[in-house]
Order: sequence, then C-alpha cells, then structure tokens
Amino acid sequence: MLNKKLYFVLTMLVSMLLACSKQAPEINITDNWVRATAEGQDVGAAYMTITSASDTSLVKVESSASDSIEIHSMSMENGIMKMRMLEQLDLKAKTPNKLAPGGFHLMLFDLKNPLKAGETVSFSLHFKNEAGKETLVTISSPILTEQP
Ligand SMILES: [Cu+2]
Repeated sequence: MLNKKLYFVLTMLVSMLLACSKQAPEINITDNWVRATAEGQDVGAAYMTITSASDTSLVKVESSASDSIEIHSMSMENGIMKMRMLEQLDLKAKTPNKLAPGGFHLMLFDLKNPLKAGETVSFSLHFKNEAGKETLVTISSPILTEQP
C-alpha cells in the first residue's frame, strides 16, 4: 500500500517537473551564427538575436572557441567604423535585441582554431538582472561564410 502511494507521489513530482521545463524560456536566442575566419585571422565575430521576458543584461560570455570574448558596439563616426567594448549589454524586455553585422556583436580574440564553415561554436551566455538574478543560457552557433 505504502509503496503504491509513494509511487503515485513520485509520478506526480516527475510530471510536475516535466511541465515546468516545458514552459517558455525566460531568454530566447535566435538567428545565432559565427562568421568563418579567413586564412591567418585569429579574431572572430558572433551574432544573434536575444529576446528576454524581462529586463536583463548580458554580462559575460564564454566559448569553446576562445578564452577572451568581448561585447562590442559598432558605430559610424566621421565616416569611420568604430568598435567599443561594453561592460554589459542591457536588454529590454520582450524586445528582439539584435547582434548583427554593423552593430552589436561578440568579438572572439585569440581563436584556438580557425572558424571553418559547417562547424559549430558553443557559447555560455551569462545574464544578470537588476535584482541580481543570474541566468545562464548555452547555445551552439553554426559557422557561416555570410550573414544568413
Ligand atoms: Cu568588435
């Protein structure tokens, strides 16, 4: 009898956990890709669109391809493209925040290996909101020669 009850409780717990994991993710990443590098190039760039259910910030990025990754902004100043390193990238709730060529991007320095089209690069994206709540999102981005 007891075993049957215990089994029932466990089944309930498992189905509740499964239901939870099926909820819409807090942070959704789409259109993620990495540009293939040219011969001898040891710096790469990664792009993606980040949509968060609530206001948050991208504060740190780790990757299998590089130990040194910076969040950059890009803007035209007096006809010259300028890149700037950001301490964090602030993300507005329910807004697709685009990291795309000509704008925000992730810069990968001292690449461990050339980035070859057809392969993938994994990223761990660390987010932190104003209340200090941290969220970790891992993605795998295809390496492409051109913007999709
Ligand atoms: Cu850059």
